[in-house]
Amino acid sequence: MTADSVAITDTSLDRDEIKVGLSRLAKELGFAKCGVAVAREAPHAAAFQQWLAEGFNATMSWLAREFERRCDPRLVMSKTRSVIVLATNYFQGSTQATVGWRVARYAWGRDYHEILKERLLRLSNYLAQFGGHQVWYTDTGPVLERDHGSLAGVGWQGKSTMLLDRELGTWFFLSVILTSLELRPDIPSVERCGRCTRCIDVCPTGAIATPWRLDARRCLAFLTIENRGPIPLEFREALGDRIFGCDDCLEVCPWNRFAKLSQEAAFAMSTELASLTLEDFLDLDREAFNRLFKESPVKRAKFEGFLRNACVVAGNSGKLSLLTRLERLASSESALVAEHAQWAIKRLTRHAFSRRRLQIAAGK
Ligand code: B12
Ligand code: SF4
Ligand code: SF4
Repeated sequence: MTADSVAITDTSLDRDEIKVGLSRLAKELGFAKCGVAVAREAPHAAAFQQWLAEGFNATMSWLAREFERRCDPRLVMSKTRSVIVLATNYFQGSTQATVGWRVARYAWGRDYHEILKERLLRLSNYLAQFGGHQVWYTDTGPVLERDHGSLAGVGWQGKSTMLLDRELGTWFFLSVILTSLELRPDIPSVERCGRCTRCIDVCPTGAIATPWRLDARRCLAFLTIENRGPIPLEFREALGDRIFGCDDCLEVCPWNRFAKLSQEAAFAMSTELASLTLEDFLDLDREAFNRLFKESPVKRAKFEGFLRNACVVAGNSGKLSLLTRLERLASSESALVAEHAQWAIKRLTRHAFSRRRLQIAAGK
């Protein structure tokens, strides 16, 4: 009997039976984990408030706007009694087959928002059979997903602030369903970072100010994805070849040695994208960008943001052959792109000049 058929044939199941059906359906739909927490204020609401007060949210003012709602799911939907948290594995293996640029793993393939919303609707319909009222989100709703994820036993929050699981490591998305049904809660996760500080030590910009506190103003994920302005000069070299997002504090996490490959082909990088070069990215026009990233999380950076990032990567590449393209972009009608292209030209030529000086000094 499938969970779908449980829902259709019997509307008088008790809360434990409903939960068994829910977990089974979640598994069928491809979710790697499904946990339940009692709806309550997020345990780290005060830490979140302090984080905002210190300006760690950078220009993401929307995080502060919905402060109360974000901390308490009962203010998002007054009938909320349980918070269901789901994990989706997106791990596609450890090597990225691209040359000269990197995109964070979560954005290799198709946009998870699009893929998961259909599945969340299926789960919500299942709960509706028992009189449940639901709202659901993946990333976009006013919910502190990781705090509730940890309460629901889906994982513990690591010092990098990522939610971690013993079997999935760091490579999973979160989704939440707020429901009016009182389902039996799971046991909250236990923190297992111990004395490890690898994520803090590896961060190229020192963005993890103290354990569990990330300063988005310094984080390359923020600077290359959410940021609509310039990338501060002090972080441009540290950006290296990351054209969208950053995975450094995830990559080093020792719990990833247990990570299993995702069964979801949609999260793999397309051969078309993998075959592209930095030259190709610098040549993109708005139309080509929209076509290439129509179904990808990369579209979040928008065309100017993506070109801005590509210019910084080009400046860090040491490739003088990119100068012609950068010179064209230096007179772009976008002031943002033009300034980053000018920076890249300066960096490339300075780099070439000092390399030549070293060669002359060495008598070559
Ligand atoms: C804003 C945002 C960002 C911002 C800010 C990130 C941040 N750490 O706050 C930026 C743009 C930098 C970002 C980056 C990334 N993000 Co993001 N992001 C979000 C979003 C929309 C909100 C996060 C938020 O509320 N931040 C505010 C801070 C204060 O909350 P918090 O990180 O949960 O922090 C809590 C802890 O600090 C805790 N706390 C404080 N003290 C202590 C002490 C202890 C002992 C403990 C246990 C906890 C604790 O209290 C805080 C409040 O709950 C969520 C989706 C959502 N709605 O939750 C996705 C989300 C967190 N992001 C996600 C991903 C995948 C990423 C990236 C990996 C993408 C990438 N590769 O480039 C990086 C990872 C960077 C990192 N180390 O976090 C996933 C994470 C999944 C997971 N397994 O954890 C989420 C959940 C989206 C999703 N639905 O899957 N992100
Ligand atoms: S995503 Fe990158 S820049 Fe941001 S905290 Fe992690 S390692 Fe640092
Ligand atoms: S790298 Fe270490 S400290 Fe950081 S999240 Fe992973 S286990 Fe925790």
